[in-house]
Amino acid sequence: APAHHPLNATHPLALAPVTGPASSVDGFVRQFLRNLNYERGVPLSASTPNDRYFAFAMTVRDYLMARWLEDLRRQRVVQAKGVCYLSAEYLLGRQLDNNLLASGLTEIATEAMVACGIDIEELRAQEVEPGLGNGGLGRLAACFIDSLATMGVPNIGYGIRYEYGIFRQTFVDGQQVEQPDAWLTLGSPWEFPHPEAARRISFGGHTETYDDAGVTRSRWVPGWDVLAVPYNYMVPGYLNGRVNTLRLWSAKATDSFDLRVFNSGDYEEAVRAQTFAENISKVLYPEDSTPQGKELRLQQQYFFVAASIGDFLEHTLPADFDIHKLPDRVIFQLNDTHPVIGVPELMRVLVDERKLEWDAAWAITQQCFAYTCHTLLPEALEVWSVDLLGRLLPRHLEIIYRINEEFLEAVRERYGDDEMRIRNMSIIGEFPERSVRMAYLATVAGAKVNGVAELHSQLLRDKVLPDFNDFFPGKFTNVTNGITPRRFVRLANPGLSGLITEAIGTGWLTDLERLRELEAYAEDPQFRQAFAEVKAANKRRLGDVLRARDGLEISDGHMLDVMVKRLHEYKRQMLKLLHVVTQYGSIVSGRVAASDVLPRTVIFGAKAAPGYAMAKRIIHLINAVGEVVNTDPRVEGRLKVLFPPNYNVTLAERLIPAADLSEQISLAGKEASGTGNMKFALNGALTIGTDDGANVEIRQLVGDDNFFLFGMSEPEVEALWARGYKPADFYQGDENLRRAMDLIASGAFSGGDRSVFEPIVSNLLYDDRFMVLADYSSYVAAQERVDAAYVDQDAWTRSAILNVARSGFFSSDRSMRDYIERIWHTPPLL
Ligand code: B1N
Repeated sequence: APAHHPLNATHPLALAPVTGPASSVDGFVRQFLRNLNYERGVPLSASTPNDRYFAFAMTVRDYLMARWLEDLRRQRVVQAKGVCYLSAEYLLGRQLDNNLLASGLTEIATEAMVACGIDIEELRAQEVEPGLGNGGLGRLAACFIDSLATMGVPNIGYGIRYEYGIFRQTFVDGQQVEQPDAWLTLGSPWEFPHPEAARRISFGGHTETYDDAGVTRSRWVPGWDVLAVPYNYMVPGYLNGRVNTLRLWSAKATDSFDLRVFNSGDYEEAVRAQTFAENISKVLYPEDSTPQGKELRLQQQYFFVAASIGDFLEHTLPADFDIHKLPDRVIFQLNDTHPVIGVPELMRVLVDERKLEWDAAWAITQQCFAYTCHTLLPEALEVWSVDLLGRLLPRHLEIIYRINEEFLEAVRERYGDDEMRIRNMSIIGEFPERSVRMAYLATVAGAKVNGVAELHSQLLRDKVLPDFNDFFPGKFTNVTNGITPRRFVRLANPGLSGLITEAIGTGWLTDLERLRELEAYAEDPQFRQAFAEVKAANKRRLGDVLRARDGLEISDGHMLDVMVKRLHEYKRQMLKLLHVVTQYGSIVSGRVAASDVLPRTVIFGAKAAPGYAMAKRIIHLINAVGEVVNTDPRVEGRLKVLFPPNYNVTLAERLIPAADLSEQISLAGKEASGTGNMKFALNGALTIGTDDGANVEIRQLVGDDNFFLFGMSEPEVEALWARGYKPADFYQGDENLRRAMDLIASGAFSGGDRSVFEPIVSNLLYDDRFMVLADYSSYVAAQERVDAAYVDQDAWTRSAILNVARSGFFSSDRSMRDYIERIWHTPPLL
């Protein structure tokens, strides 16, 4: 046993982890019943579906357990360099099927349930997905840890175990109403709490200097603290016997709060204090791209980052580890600026606690962090007011000031007293209030800084942080995002997966570029027919889900036109809606016969941040348009708008494989990457999209013939801004656009009330920050090309197959390889 585990087992069975249950149907049944009886404490005859789900999940766990223990042991022995992925969000989706797939147990487990007379679908339906993220950024983290486990790379994912994940969206009269996501009400069979490993995390107080054997040092005298309790989750690799760890922290009051009860006798006050502490991990901030600068959010950030760094240094590293060698053992990857407070935290630990010289500590820190930026929107670049940060983390603020001083000194040395440059590069901004620019801090501290698609990385380097690129040549790089093909192809689209495997054999699931071999099959009529049948079956499957879930119907023979992503003005759901209104308007005005319209069902899925009024109004308008269009007999059912509420990972897994057309229509230069775009292409949808984010790379790979490009390019957007953008000119200049806007303004979708959607109309006419009107005519023209192309079903299917065949690049395994080779230098542990 390692030094910090002084157990001296003498029983021969205790020397190695006890092996798991037998890999057979009987073995599974036995273990399942054991879990049901001995862990849940219920007999099969009296069990609820939830009991059976728990026992089933625990059985899958049992098979993975020996491998998990073995990986933990091996990582302790080998002490290889690993990745600590620091992310405030992990949008995991359901775990059951993923863990069955990874462990190769799907068939055995299915047969075992049949043998027990249990409906496995009923068990699947019990699982509440952990929605511990907002959208792409959180889902990316989940894909990355899946890929690392599958590649056998040592990794711990660190994050927050929010008690409430992303809200559950409901519609009341077409408007979004948020409900709390109490995902833990019935417990979770996938988590392993470790209260004994809780860490104390401090906040507030003040700093003081003291004399340490002749050296004047600073120290932090905190004002209050909370406990961070780790919950571990298995992250199994795909059929490789490896299991990594995801460690999420939950806040618990320390006994200093209890002590306060005792001393003051003020029971109510003490309970309030406890609630205050435990609030830290209570709820995920439901904001995608627009952080609000709330104190609790900074508390969350420091809470999980301090716990994670402390955990790694004290728990994962051996007790006698030489801290100077830290860069040989770990890279802390910062998933956006949310964990950047980890930079001054590591400095504090090294300087104040481990008593390293500042310069030595800084040299280590600069090698141990790397930073991924996920946005370009100026309002999304996180800043913390010095006032707030100084109150919550006074020592960290001092450290940030010193980092900044030394950095600006070096800038002066290089460029002289160029005050403009210095002000622009300072980690401390002065307007509108003195604040810490977290992206600058991350850039100064990080060994590497990367964007998430080629275009984004280029704009980040040349437009957002050009001074930093000049000062730190070679620091900036690109790693294009990716998605895990295990969840988003194999699990979500078993029909397509079967077809692919039949054609090109297995192996593509861990080497996605092999999908290239499908190109030849695009020319095979039989394969095209089989592919089209899979798509049709996926549509029926989606139909079943939408009927059961929301009472929605999708009509046979319709093209499925899907736009699913967070509701944000830059993503331009309004552009899609203007196209719908245009089509509707031309039918009801008689300009186009309904029978001449290509039958389409447009599906939206989108949550709006609860405080984002315009986004919520757009949701209301989508629902209002759907209500009118879907019930107007003149449409003859040829155009439908569906908006299932509460779009989440579970629904995405049904929607994406059924889609014909993927809407990726952000204003060029605004969508950092997008990852939904990749999921659609890999499931054989064709994209209508702008030259933005990873769309650029998708189009380059699949080819212009298999992609519907429209809209201004990023330089064209810049040029239009420079000329002066007047959206009303576009309104005046395009009859179709005028009609669509006027129809909305007329109250046609609000029972004649012109005021309801007036703010949307006037925003588009007089402001239109995201140039919806400027791109409208190009978008409608591209949709006409879509209509024309869809008529030739066989040619469409050929294009769809080519999309699949040429999108292997977008595997998150490839993203991980890029990070490993260019940033982390953490080879697989073989
Ligand atoms: O990250 C994804 C990208 O594919 C998307 O283009 C990008 O919009 C998304 C604050 C964010 N950027 N910033 C966020 C999320 C939560 C939050 O509180 C910002 N999400 C993205 C993956 O790279």
